[in-house]
Parts: sequence; structure tokens; C-alpha cells
Amino acid sequence: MKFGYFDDVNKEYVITTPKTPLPWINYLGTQDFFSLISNTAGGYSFYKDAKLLRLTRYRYNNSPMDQNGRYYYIKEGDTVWNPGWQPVQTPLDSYQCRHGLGYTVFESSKNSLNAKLLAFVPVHDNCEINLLTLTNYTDAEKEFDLFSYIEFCLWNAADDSSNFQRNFSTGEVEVAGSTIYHKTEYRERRNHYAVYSVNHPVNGFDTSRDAFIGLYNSPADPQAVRKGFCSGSIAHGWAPVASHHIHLKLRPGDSVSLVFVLGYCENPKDKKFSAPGVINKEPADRLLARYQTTEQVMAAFQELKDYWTTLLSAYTIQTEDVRLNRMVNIWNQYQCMVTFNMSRSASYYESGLGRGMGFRDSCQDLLGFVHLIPERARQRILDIAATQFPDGSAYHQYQPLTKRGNMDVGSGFNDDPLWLIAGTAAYLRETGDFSILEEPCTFDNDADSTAPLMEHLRRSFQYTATHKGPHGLPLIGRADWNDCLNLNCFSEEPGESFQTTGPNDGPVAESVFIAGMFVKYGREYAEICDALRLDDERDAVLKEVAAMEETVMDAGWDGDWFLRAYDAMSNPVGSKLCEEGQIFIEPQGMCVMAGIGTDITEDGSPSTAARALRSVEERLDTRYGIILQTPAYTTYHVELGEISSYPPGYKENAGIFCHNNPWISCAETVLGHGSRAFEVFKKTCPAYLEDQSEIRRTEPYVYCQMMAGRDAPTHGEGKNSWLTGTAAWTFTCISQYILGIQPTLQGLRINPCIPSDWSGYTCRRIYRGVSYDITIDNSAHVESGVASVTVDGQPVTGTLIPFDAGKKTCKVEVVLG
Ligand code: BGC
Ligand code: IFM
Repeated sequence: MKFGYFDDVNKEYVITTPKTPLPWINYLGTQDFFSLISNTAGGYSFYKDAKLLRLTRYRYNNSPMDQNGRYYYIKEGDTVWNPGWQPVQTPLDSYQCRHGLGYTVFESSKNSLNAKLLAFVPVHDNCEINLLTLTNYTDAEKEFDLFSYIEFCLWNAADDSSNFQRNFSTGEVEVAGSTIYHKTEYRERRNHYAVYSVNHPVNGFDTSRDAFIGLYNSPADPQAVRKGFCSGSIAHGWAPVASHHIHLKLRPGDSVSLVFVLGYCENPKDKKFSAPGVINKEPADRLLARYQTTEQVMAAFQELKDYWTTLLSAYTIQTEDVRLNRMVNIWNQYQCMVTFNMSRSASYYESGLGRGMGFRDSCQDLLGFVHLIPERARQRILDIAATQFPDGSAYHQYQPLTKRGNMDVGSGFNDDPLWLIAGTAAYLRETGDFSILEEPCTFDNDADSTAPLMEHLRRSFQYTATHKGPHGLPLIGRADWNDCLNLNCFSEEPGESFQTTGPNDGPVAESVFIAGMFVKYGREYAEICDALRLDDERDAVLKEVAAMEETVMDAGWDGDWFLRAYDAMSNPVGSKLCEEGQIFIEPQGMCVMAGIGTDITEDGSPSTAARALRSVEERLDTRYGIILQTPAYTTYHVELGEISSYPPGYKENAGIFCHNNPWISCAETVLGHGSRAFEVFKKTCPAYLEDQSEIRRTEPYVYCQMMAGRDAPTHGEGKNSWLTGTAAWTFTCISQYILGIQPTLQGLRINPCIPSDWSGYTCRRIYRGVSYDITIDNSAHVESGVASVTVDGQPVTGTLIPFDAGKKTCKVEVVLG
């Protein structure tokens, strides 16, 4: 069942009912100011950091779901309704929510009064703009009242949701005309405040929640709306809100447009303005002056649209498959931008208080983002590297505002260091900008301990090379990519079982997955050394990599697939010898992507890698994608940790983790299996699952972290949409491994691996400033193999197009066969 449709021309998903199976959301904002907005206008806003600088309050896990947003109440006679249906939930005569790239539009009507609400964050200002247009479609005059409503958060969202004894006394607001200022915290020498304003005279306002809503009412029935007027309340502590009341009359056919702006403002840290509680309104005045008219708003909206058109032009395809086109050209790249901006901090399932930026997460997000805005990717790499420890290990997370490592979580996830190589190598392949390697970066943000980025990469590699266990495989530490495989954990204390501190924290458990990473990213590191003419280092690295490859074949091969790990007692994990958890997806994908076991056999039997992938297909594949492991754990195992704490089929216990499905798809292309690679790609791809939205439940335009596996009663149900490394990996998989447009250090390589029934496709790729028009001809109907390449009509040997900065455009014709 569908709850809307894709509008590819406008690059929108159009939702046709407010009652979607879960809130279907969008992100507004490109750089610093962000809002989440659902298809019922729920959500919240923050500046830079969802924990430390949150503007509006949101109630996660609320009932009814998705409470608090930017709400507009329209009261005509006894009828009260909202353009986004919530919170009043009055049935609407018509409703539509269009989520576009960085904006959302609602169009709804009640009793022939039409409301169009456009919400977006402009490219160059720290605010959310709501343009509300009301039109009278009757032939009689309409008279009605409009109330806006937002609820302020007291900035630090963690404190806001826990420290009530203090917070109920700190809230402060100020009102001047149609502008409401939220200035809580201003007294404590902080220089920020929020502003919520409308470009129209108001008949009244409220800033106290108790006054507007009523202590025992709910946002579904605010007492001010019921009465038909606000009371001019000024909040002193408790819960500051902002509501404007505007009385409107519309003649038949007439419209009125109102511009509401929710903005973040900062004062210069200047003594003049630091008198207690007195804010300098100039930044707000300047901001609001830019959005006083509909024309100004529409100009900013056009700028946003142009911004996205330019960004997405970096990679566009035309194939015969519309669902593939819309994912590649629009939604997958869009989600890559969102994951780059948010890491794993703020979604409808990540509260913004927890993870912040993840070291491994943000490094992987770069893979799908680097072609969009390389300059921002560059800065991100340097920020991440600056949190690394001198021994090459890393804080697992850092706070976006302060850019400092999170000490509560600390380090010890032993895959982390190698992801820094992965992200940096992707940046170098995209840009050819080797100067980044010379950039000085601190260790652990300590100005006295600094080294060029290249040294950080070296330490990443060396960390793994020098932390091996009894089988010569890399030590897993607290966990590797699979956060929940906690093999060094012994504590039987409830609630402490996932901690790996204490006397039993032996440095013993090993990871075959990290071994695969070491081979893959070790080779990429060697390529960087090679480009820098560090020949000795390159050779030494390649020697280590070759030794690890051998170790994997000796100690990491179970007979039909790669083992997952060895636990702290040196028992295998992910082996036929195990009762449950016999085979895991991660090492099959990573080891084959790394090229381990891919050598062709002399007798023509399948290679080791091919056997591993066949085992994946036979044992782990389902109609909704590949599950993490099988059989699922049915009981809790203290020696395995959190993984076995989930019921079978959910999350890391045999759920379909969308993130590593593309690893298998990429791995299949390494073996030349284009049809299978694309089949795997499609299974988790949202556009192909749109028809089953009642089962998958999450947004059909973005990936979710996981879908319930076959052992779960709700097989196929999606969870935790938006913030997942899936976005970056699937984009890498489809754009580079399947469609085969591969940036390398030397230039673009074209090496497709596609289903044999495709006849061909075209791709426009802007790469290092040159626009490549690429045509792939597959009239031979093969899965892989390039028969010929011409560049601007000239034949080229091999698949690499040497980079020529002198060109503006480049026409590439590739014939497969
Ligand atoms: C996993 C969660 C887990 C957490 C522990 C996350 O990455 O998805 O299931 O509870 O890590 O740190
Ligand atoms: O690898 C992790 C990621 O860092 C956060 N989400 C879950 C993944 C698997 O545990």
C-alpha cells in the first residue's frame, strides 16, 4: 500500500494522507541551522548542535505520536483546524504534504478556506521560514482567527528534559510588536537568543504555555484558541512559548500571505550588550528585515532550489529504470547530505542528546557526500582527525558544537581508526587535493600535540598493525562496526553487561571484519604512500597487508564462509561450530571487497570469495534483504554482549541492517556478478519498497537503519530511518561499483558491473571541475567487461580516463563486451 507518490519532475515525495504508518519527515537546513519537519508539521529546530543549542522543544516517544512542531491553528466559527492536521486532527477536506529538497509544503483546505504552508531554511540565514498563504475559495467573505504556536526549548536539550527544579525558574522572554524573543540563558553571559516573528500586525500574543494551552488542556485544544484570543502573557520561568493571534477577513477569491520566521541570533560578545537580561536586537532586526515580503521569501526559496540543482548535477544518470533514476539522482544523494550534516545526532529516533558525531559514522558518511561539496568534506576530515588519540585510536564520538571527543563513551572501538583512512582516501580520489595531508591536526584537541593529517593516517594503520590477538587477527576492543558484538565483556551485573571495563577486560577477542578492513584500507593507504613517493612505507604497508590476507585465509576461514571473530576465550564466532550465529554478513562483504580469496581457481571451482557470497545467498538472504547473521541468538550470551540482548530478528540480532547489504552488492561486483549485485541493491532500496509501505512503515524515499529480519514477527518492518551509513554505502555501491563510475587517484575509471538485461545508460559526472558525459553501451548484454573506451572520439586503452584539467567537458563512450 502507498501513502503518496514520487514527483520526479519537482524532486518531491507527495504524501496524500496525514495518517502515514509513522511520521514521515524531512530535514530543512544545509549548514548550521536545521529543522526536522514531519508530514503533520511536527518536529523541532536547532543551531549547529541538537543537544546544546536547541530552539524548540520536542517530545520523543509521546502519545499521540509526533508532538510539538510549528503549528498554525485556524479558527473559523466553531471549527478549528491545522494545515498539517496535527495537533487538533480535525478531518480536512483536502490534504497534501510535499517533501522536497530542503523544504516542505502543505496544502490543505477546510470549508473552502485553503492553506498553503511552505517551510524551509534559507541557504544563507539561520532561521526557518514559514510562508502561510490563506485563500478564500467561497463567494462570501470569510472572517477567521489564526494562531501560530511554537514551544521553546531551554537550549540545552539534555538539561531541558531533566533539570526541572532549575528550569522552571529560568525562562525569560520579551515581546516587541509582532516579534517574540526567547532569551533564557542570556543572563549567564551567553550571547544567543531566539526570535519568532510575523510580518503582520498582531491582535494578541502569548508566551506562557500555561496561558496559551491551559494547564490541563493539550495542544489539541488550547484554551486561547477555544476562547478566540490570546491573553498577552509574559512567561516568567515555566514553559516559554510563542503564539501570535491575527484576526483576518478575506473577500471571495482573496488571499493573504504571512511570513513567520523562527531565527537564531547571536550578539557580538561585547560588553555594551551584556547587561543582565538585555538583549541586543540588532541581529534579529537585520535577519527579519530580509524576510518581510513574500517576494523576499520566494527569492530565498529559489536560491535554495538552485543550490540543490547545482549540487545534484555532480552525478546524474538516465537508465530505463525510473525507480533507480529517482534514487540515484535525487533521494540517495539527498540523504547523503543529511547524514553528513547530522551524523547520528538528531532524527525521530536519535534524540540529539546521544551520539553526536560518530568517528566511524562520519568517516563513512563522507563516502557518499564528498562529490557534493568537497570543501566541507575536507573540513570534516580535519575535525575528525583532531579528535584522534596519539596512539591512533579514537574517541568513538564527538560533540558537533565543541568538536571535542565524548569522554563518557571514550574509545576502544577498534575499527574506528581505519575509517579515517577510508574517508580521506575517498576525498583524495574525488579531488586530487593532496594538500590536505599536510594540514596540521591536533591529537585529542590538544594544541601541544599536533601532526599533519598524513601522520594521523599512518597512526590509524599502525594502531591496527600493532594490536593483534592470538591468531594474528586485529583485536576487536569494545566492538567493531557491529557495536553490539561485545566480545570482551564479562560483567554479569544488569545494566553493566555491555561495558568492557574491569579486571576481565582481556585484550584477546579478535575481529575478522577488521582484518578485511585492514586489507582494503591498508591498500588504499599504500596507494596514498605511492602517490607521495613514500616507496619504502608503501612496500612495508603492502607487506603487512599481504600478511593479514594470509592470516585471514588461515585463521579466518570457516570452510564455506569467513569467520566473524574469536571471542575472549578464543572460541570462534560466526562458525559452523557455533550453535547460533554461525554465519555473519560483515566479514563476507568486507573481505571480498578487499579482494581476499578472489583469485581464480585452477580447476575452475568457485573461488573462496565466491563460496562466501554463495553462503550469504543461501543462508542470509530474504525477500527484504540480507540479515546480519543466522541462526539468530535465542538467549542472552554474556560473552557476546548486546547483540544477544535483542529479540531474534531485531537490530543487530539478525535484523536486516541496511548498512551492510551494499557491502555484499559491492562484493558481488568484485566477482563480476552484475545481476546479483543489482538484485541485492534493490531489496533494501526504498523506492522499490514503496508499494509495501504498510509493512516497511518508514519513509519510502530514504533508507532506514534496519528492517526486521525473518526471525522477527514483523519481518520487513523498517526502523530508525534517515541517519544511517546505508545512505553513503548504497550511493557508493550503485554509483561506483554497479554503474562503475569510479574516481581514482589518477582520474575517473569506468568499469560497470550491471544486470545483463540492461542495454545501456548514460551518466553525467562533474569530477574535479570537468563535466563528463558518459554513455555506456551494453548491446552485448554482458554483466561486466569493457570492450572499448573512447574519449572525445579518441580510443583509450584500459578503463582509466587520465585526468585532464584543461578540459571543461569530456565525452566518453564505453562499449561493454
Ligand atoms: C546500535 C545500538 C546499540 C548502540 C550501543 C548502536 O550503534 O545500533 O543498538 O545499543 O550502538 O552503543
Ligand atoms: O556501526 C554501527 C553504527 O556506528 C551505528 N549504528 C549501528 C551500527 C551497527 O552496530
